[in-house]
Amino acid sequence: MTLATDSTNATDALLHRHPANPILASKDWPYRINSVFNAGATLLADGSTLLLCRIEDRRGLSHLCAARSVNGVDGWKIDPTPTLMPNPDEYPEELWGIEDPRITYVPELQQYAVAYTSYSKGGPGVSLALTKDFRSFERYGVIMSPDDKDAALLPYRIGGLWALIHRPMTSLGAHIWISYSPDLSHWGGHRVMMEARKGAWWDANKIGLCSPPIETPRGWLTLYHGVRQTASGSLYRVGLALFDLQKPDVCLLRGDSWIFGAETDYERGGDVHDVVFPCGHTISPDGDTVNIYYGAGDSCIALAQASLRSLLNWLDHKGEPSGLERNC
Ligand code: BMA
Repeated sequence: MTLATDSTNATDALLHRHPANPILASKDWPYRINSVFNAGATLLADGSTLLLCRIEDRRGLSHLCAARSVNGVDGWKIDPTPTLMPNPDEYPEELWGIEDPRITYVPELQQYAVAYTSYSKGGPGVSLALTKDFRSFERYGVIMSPDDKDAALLPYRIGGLWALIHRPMTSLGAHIWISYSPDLSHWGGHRVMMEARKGAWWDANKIGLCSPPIETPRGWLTLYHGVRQTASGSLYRVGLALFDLQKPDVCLLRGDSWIFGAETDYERGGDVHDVVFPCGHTISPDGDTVNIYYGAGDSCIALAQASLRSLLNWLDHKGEPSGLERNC
C-alpha cells in the first residue's frame, strides 16, 4: 500500500477558485427561481462560453436555461425564459424535471449532444438531445433506463460506435460504466470503466462522471465525483483519472486523493451542504487552462481553473492503474 502523505497544500492546489465566485446565482436570473447549479459548458463558434444551467424552480422541479458570456466569467446573457423544459406529455420520463446536463460537441454531426438526467416515477434516467444552437433541440428520449445518471457522450465514434459514459445503480454498486451504440438510440456493449472504492475511501460506494472527459495525447483525462456518506450527510468531492483513448474502459491512472472539495461558504452552505459538482468545462485558447464550472451547495455556479499539464503531472505522481476494485 502506498503511503498517503500528501505534500500538496493550499498554495499548490491543482484547482484555483475564481475571485468572482460564485459567478451565477438565483438573484441573477431574469425570472423567479429557487436555485441555479450543475451546468454543462461549451465554447461556441465565436469563442464565447455557453453554460446550460440546471434551474430548480419553486416547486422543486428542474429545467435547463442557457447563459452566454464573452469571457466565461461575467457579463452573462441569460435566456429570458427556460431554454429546455421537461416535456412529460411526450417524454413521461421527464415528469419530475430534467437535471445536470453534460455537453459534447460532435464534429461528425456538427451538433452539440446534451446528455441529461430525466427524473420520473421510475427514478433518474439518462436522456439525450442534439442541438445546433441551444434554441431548438432534437430529443432522443431516455437512452439509459432508471436508475442511471451522470452521463456524457464521447465526441467521436470509437471502432465505429458512439460511446456514452454513465452511472447506473446496480446490485454491484454505483460505478462508472461505458456503453456503445451505432445510432445514439440503441445501446449495448456495456462495460464497467471504474468502480467506486470501498470502506473509508473518499470515493467509496458511489462515484460518477463530472464533465465530459478531456481528450489529451495521453488519454481521456476525466474528472469524477466521489461521495462519502457521513453521519451528517454526503460529502461530494472531485477526483481525477485517465483512460485509454481507443479503449476508454481501460483505466490507465487513477488518483488516490480528491483534488477538489467543499471549502468556501458557498460550497459548504446552500440547499445541500458540502457539495462541489462540476458538469462542464472549457479549455482556454492557451490550450492548457481548464475552466471547470461547478454547482456549489446545489445553490449557485462557481468557476475553478486548472492547468492540464499540472493535472496530468499530478496523476503521474499520485495515480495508479486502479479502475477496478481488484487493483484498489
Ligand atoms: C446528486 C445529483 C446532483 C446533486 C448532488 C448533491 O445525486 O442529484 O444533481 O447536485 O446529488 O445533492
